[in-house]
Amino acid sequence: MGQNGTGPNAARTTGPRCIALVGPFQSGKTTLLEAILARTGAIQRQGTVEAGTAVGDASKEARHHKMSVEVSVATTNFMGDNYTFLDCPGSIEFIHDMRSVLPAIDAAIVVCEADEKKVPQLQLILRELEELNIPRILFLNKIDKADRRVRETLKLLQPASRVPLVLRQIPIWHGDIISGFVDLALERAFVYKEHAPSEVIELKGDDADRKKDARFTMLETLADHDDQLMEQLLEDIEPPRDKVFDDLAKELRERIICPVLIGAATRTNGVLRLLKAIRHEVPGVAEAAARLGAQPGNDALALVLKTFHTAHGGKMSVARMLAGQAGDGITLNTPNGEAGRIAAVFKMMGQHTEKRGPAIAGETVAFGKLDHARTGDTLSSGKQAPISLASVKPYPPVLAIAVQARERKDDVKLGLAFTKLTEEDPSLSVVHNTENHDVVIWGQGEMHLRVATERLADRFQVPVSSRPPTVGYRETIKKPISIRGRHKKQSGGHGQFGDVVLEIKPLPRGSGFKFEEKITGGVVPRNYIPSVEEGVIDALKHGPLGFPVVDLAVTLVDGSYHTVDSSDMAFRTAGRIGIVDGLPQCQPVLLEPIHLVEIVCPSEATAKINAILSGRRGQILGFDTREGWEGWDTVRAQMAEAEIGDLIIEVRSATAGVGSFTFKFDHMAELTGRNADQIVAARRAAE
Ligand SMILES: Nc1nc2c(ncn2[C@@H]2O[C@H](COP(=O)(O)OP(=O)(O)O)[C@@H](O)[C@H]2O)c(=O)[nH]1
Ligand SMILES: [Mg+2]
Repeated sequence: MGQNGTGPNAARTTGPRCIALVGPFQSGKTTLLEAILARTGAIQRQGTVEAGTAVGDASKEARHHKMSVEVSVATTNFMGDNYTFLDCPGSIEFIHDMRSVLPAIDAAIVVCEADEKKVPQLQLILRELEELNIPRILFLNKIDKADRRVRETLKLLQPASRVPLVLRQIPIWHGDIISGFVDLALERAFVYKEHAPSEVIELKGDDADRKKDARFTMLETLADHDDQLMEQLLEDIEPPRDKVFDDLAKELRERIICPVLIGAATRTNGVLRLLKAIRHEVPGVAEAAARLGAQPGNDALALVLKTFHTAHGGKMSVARMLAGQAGDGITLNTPNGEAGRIAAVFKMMGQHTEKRGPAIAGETVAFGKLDHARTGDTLSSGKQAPISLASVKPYPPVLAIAVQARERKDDVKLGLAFTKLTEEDPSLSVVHNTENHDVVIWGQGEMHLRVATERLADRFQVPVSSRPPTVGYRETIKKPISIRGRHKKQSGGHGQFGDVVLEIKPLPRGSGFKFEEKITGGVVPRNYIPSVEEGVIDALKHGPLGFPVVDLAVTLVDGSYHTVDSSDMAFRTAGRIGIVDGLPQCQPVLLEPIHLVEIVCPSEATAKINAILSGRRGQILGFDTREGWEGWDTVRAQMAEAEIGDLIIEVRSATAGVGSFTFKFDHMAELTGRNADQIVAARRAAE
């Protein structure tokens, strides 16, 4: 037994830590959390993702899809210190949940595997950490399946990181499998035991030589930022072990290296060493607070990492305490006012919450019933509202669905559910289209929206049906005409009479609608002219093809009236009749919205993306390297809104899940031929 005896690092930080487990989809983050919880005694038995027994994937949605769809939080204790681990989803569709927790953490464990296809995903995640200056350790997982040298794997992964990946452990091979590892800082060899601490062994022969070389490589990288160490290496002086540990810790904290540890989460291999590295080398809450620019005083200061609603406990705000202490009954303020009083403090273990005492600086807990607190809020118990320490803006959405409550009676409930849904996940947004009354949910991808509708049904008890949202088609005219609109009714006493002559003519694209009048001699009395315009506008809402009519001018040039029977109403009707009768003779034509789309993707996928865009009537405007992103391109194109609808699904599948795009309305373009006929026919059928 015994993996103790890490260098007696005098500078070791004590106190509660908050660590995020991040990394590409399926790399083993949830499994690693499970291993950590088992290893630290927080759970009796290590569950699995497959069996749906993992703490991190305990929610109904996660079990259903066998993947993490939100951050799950678990607090444990290791060698007397409190640690909260945040198991983050790896998929780009759920990345906002990860991004929301990053500002407050002490360090991230980046879990990855030796898989070339996942390098862009790794790069995407590392980029987030790099931007926020978060210390990070790479955990090369699934070492039990390794079929190549770790050094080769590192070469593969290195382009994803802006700082050097520094191998701290090398595997010991036993034939084709890895049976243990050498810790290069500790200078000790271990043989893996399944679900038990590794055993120390003596290093011999070949392995001892490999260790020497690998250690030298590690020290060389460390020496790049340590002149004294460089001198020692040049003079062939063996640096003291403590110095090596100190350098590793210092360069991790300063984010100038990313140390790499190896292991296999499913077997709990390498997990204890990882925990010890965290214990000795990861900075504490004081550094996180300083990084955020917080000036801790005596007041409680916390950052909200996540918000969720429980069936019984109501709203819960997961928060990291950056300073002070917060217990039941304490009032916390957000930067814009009162958040509310803490009803209770909870310790979290996945889906399970347990009431506990006040939270102290460094701890990550859930606060009950902070009604006004939102994810990302800075909370303070001070008299003055705190300054906001972090703000994480969701990525622009890429996919939308129109939804409707399955049952009419749920309409009001649906509105409330939307509020909770978007509060829990701000990367979802709900838009009410006032023109066609669609209620549209915008999100980050297909799975993201699927999970959103599942949550509406399961968590908020409003089953919904969904369909693609309505495309913003318009129509216009190509030919000018002049037409009479006449409304005459003689029924009993008072009749109705309105008579107008309208000139209808096309305007250039983007002009909208213009109404003019050239009435002379009072043939249409002044006071009726606004009613004519109203009637015209009313008729333009629904043109002969079924869509709102734009880019035309209507001029009232002539008409007649009746002293008794004419009225506002009669002239409005006459105006409408003129348009309804006139437009079909003006060569109506369909207009579709064209957007400027900017797609970002790893360069290997650029050719595929171009093909996808061309296949969707896209007009490629050009492509370029993506600024600040080695190995990525940006492709710009003009595309019809109808083709952008589900574009993201193809883009993601062509880019191993990492490609994305933004779009912005550019102009309306005429659409003719079969495509147009189909759209008009579909519209008629729907009416
Ligand atoms: N062979 C092997 N498989 C692993 C290891 N860790 C995780 N897995 C498997 O990889 C898959 C994805 O694991 P999961 O923890 O859900 O990954 P996450 O998406 O990063 O949370 C599951 O089938 C795990 O059983 C490991 O160390 N070795
Ligand atoms: Mg997971």
